[in-house]
Amino acid sequence: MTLEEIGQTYEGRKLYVVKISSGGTKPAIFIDAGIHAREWIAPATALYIIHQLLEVPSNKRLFENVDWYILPVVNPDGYEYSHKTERLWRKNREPGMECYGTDGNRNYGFEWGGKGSSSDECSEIYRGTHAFSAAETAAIRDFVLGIPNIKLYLSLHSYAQSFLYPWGYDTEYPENYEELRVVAELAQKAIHEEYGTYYEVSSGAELYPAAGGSDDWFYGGANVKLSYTFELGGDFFIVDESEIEDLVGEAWVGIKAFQGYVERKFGSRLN
Ligand code: 0X9
Ligand code: ZN
Repeated sequence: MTLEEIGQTYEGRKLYVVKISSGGTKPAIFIDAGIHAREWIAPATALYIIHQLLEVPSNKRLFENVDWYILPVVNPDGYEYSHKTERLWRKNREPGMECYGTDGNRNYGFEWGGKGSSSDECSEIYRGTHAFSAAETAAIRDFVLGIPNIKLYLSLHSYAQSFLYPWGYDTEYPENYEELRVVAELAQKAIHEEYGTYYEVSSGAELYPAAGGSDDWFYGGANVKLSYTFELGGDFFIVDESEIEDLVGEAWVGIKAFQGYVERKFGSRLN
């Protein structure tokens, strides 16, 4: 396990990626969480994934052939603000002329500025002044473009209980959309079998069109052909303590299914 500092937030907090690898360069899985401040179950899930990989010996095999990059909190400025001041804060904390915050998930540079994003800085879905204007998304872009071996991207959110694949900007489908569906259905099925909960599989835009999302940019801008927004469960952004274990547990079951697919498809080959 190594920690890599990939940049800083608007308020100067460091952004850390946890890399878990058995050495060499293998097909990689990149997971991030917490781009939306109030979705606290997402960073919790990222920590649970790290815990499972590092502390449960039987899970060692999960990083024999695959490298993992995990960024547990994309938006720590907003996360902190949602703890101290406003529980339901969503955006980052970069001030504008009138209001605070850019929605990182409208700030990525693929079809930036399109449907479901706003030019009003007071909006919850404010897209920023230009693509990658936010320090946090720019740091991720620069880091990701330096790792050519990412095969799967998962962005953890809550609470739609679904796997969303590209495109998110509009109701069109990318070239490998059948593969995108089939792989998400593996995770869906694994969770359903073990927990009985049903995660929907659809394109992002079928939930609602929203341009400038990370999933679309990883697919279209970084050429990661397996790219998903993983909307975790829960009835709301605020999750009762008693539900946390099941929510992170079912996410982990889904993530193991994704890992299995990456391993079967690529072995330890990079393409
Ligand atoms: O709207 C979002 O950013 C995501 N839902 S959330 O409730 N967590 O805010 C969904 C994003 C799906 N992907 C794209 N539309 N690109
Ligand atoms: Zn979200």
